[in-house]
Amino acid sequence: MNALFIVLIPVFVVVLVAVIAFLIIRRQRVQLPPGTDAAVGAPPSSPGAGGTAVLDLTEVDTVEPSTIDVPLTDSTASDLPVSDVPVSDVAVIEEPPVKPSFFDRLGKARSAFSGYLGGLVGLGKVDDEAWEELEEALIRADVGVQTSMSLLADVRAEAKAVGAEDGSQVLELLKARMRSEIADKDRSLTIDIGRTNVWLFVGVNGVGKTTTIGKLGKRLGDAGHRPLMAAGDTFRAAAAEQLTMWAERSDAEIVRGVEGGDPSSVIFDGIQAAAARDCDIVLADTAGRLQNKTNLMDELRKVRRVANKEPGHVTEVLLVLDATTGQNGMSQAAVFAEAVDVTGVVLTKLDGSAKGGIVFAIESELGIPVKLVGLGEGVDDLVDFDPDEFIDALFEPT
Ligand SMILES: Nc1nc2c(ncn2[C@@H]2O[C@H](COP(=O)(O)OP(=O)(O)OP(=O)(O)O)[C@@H](O)[C@H]2O)c(=O)[nH]1
Ligand SMILES: [Mg+2]
Repeated sequence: MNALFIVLIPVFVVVLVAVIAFLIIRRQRVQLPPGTDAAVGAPPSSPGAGGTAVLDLTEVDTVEPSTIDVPLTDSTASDLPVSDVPVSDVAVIEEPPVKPSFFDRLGKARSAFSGYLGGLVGLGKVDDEAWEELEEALIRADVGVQTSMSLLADVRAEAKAVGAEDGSQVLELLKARMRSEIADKDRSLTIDIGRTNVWLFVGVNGVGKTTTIGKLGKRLGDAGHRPLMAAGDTFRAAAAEQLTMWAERSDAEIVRGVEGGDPSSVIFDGIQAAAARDCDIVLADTAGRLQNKTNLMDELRKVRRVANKEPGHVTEVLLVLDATTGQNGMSQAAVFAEAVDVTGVVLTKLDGSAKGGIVFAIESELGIPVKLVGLGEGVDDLVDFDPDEFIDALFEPT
């Protein structure tokens, strides 16, 4: 019995080892990915031989670059077969510039104006006190004392005549009266065909003269004119640099002088160059100056005289006024108008002003038309002054 055990135990151990070894080998074979068992260690079979699909790594390398060409972000283009994507559709399409509107840009003036006048809307009867408050509101909006009083005298008479008593009716009459105050003015900008036109830009420091010239350079160029900018602000070198930047941006010609040079001669050189280069309009920049500096105002008179010498022909003298300075602009306008015979006003920074009323004061008290309005710092932010749009925006509550 013992001898039988002695024989069987080694046999049992051998069988057990064999079974374990078999199981381990089997387990390893099951874990291998399908199809690789035959290929492990063997060279790849040639395509078609035996019909086994073999992933050729060299093929992956050649496929990858063509997939990179597909723009992942452009879902419309990637949905189309490559040959169907027209080249012009893939190119960047330039958005046309959006013309800024009074409605959008007069946010500050609108909220101030409707703040002043808002109380009137709910009034059942506009009494003496309410009329006084209305006058104060107009003066605060920079309409000017004289103009406010004369506007309200008319509105009051009209209200009496038509029996308008409540606040909303009076507000409508005021709106109509203010509209008629600035209607029918000649706001055109003159360009005499076949002449070397000169537009002179004057005003106190920092009002936006150079920026306005820059914006106009683009507008005139787009309209088919050939503007030339003359850097008549020789006071600081930076002024000519600033104008040069605008000229480059709008592809306009520019003539500059030396720092501290005579502005009249720089502008005269500009006019000569314009005539020689077939440019029809010279946009002449001048240094900002305070209206009470007599010598600087005399210099400006000389600039205007020289600019009008043949072939130069001054067709516009544009006084640039900053709308945020309010009534101070009125005294500037009076002195500049007397010195250089201003033909129109460019009212800048109306986008940042809470007081749009200055327009009425300028036109009514000085008789100078507002021709252009600055509604921002961008190249397209200069628009023709449209009185109807302006009034509608001003009276539209925010
Ligand atoms: N928000 C706003 N800013 C403006 C407008 N027009 C001009 N500016 C800004 O006003 C600043 C002064 O503009 P300039 O064109 O240099 O003024 P300027 O009258 O030539 O100044 P000087 O040459 O120093 O007398 C600049 O920062 C302009 O970007 C406008 O319509 N709206
Ligand atoms: Mg300037």
